[in-house]
Amino acid sequence: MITIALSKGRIFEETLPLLAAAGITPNEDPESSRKLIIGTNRDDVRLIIVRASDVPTYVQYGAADLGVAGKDVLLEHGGAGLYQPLDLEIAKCRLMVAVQNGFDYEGAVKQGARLRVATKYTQCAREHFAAKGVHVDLIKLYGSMELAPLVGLADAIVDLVSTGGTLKANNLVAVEHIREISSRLVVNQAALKLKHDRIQPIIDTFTATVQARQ
Ligand code: PRT
Ligand code: MG
Repeated sequence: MITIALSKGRIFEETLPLLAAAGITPNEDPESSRKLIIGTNRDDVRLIIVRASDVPTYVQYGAADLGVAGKDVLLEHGGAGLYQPLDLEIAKCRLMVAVQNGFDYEGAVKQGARLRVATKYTQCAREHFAAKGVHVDLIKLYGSMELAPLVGLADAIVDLVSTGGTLKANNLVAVEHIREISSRLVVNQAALKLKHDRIQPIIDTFTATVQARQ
């Protein structure tokens, strides 16, 4: 059995065409089904539906052989035990620093002020501000980072931005680009060796499909 870990929403939707190219069709839609294990048209392939940030953990421990995870999630996880053979170029966005409209971020940085930064991405944020020599107090949040500057919890946030609509709706502006983010195929290193004959063709088909799109 080959087990593939995916999260609901954009990752599932954008992985579907890649699975289809590899001849894999889920038997159910995770958006409407409450099942966490979803069979496919192939007897030897199943999908498990987990939180986006839990995908690397399932693959690391071999509970899933393969998975799809955002680079943001992989950077926070650290990537131990994971082989990352392919950038799928899906679920693209940017990791950015944002502040409330009117907050003088550049000025605060120039003055050497200590900034309070709220984020789910504490590893990436720590590295980013350390490289810039900016002193920060990081405040770990699990979601809705956009709220933090509006209620005085933080001076700035580090969050993912795709359309920019969420920042705009909350009177925030992006002031710094940290990195581009897309989702990667992750593979359990031991499974790749033990189930090579079944996993490698999936990697190869995904690779060819992604390349054909460029
Ligand atoms: O939602 P949940 O808490 O379960 O987990 P999650 O947010 O990690 O999962 P999900 O499915 O929302 O995101 C999965 C992956 O998609 C992330 O790990 C990213 O790699 C990628 N991705 C791409 C995004 C976005 N675009 C994105 N826009 N993840 C989150 N967002 C959020 C962002 O955090 C912000 O709140 O959408 C909002 C901004 O969107 P715009 O379009 O208004 O700019
Ligand atoms: Mg989300």
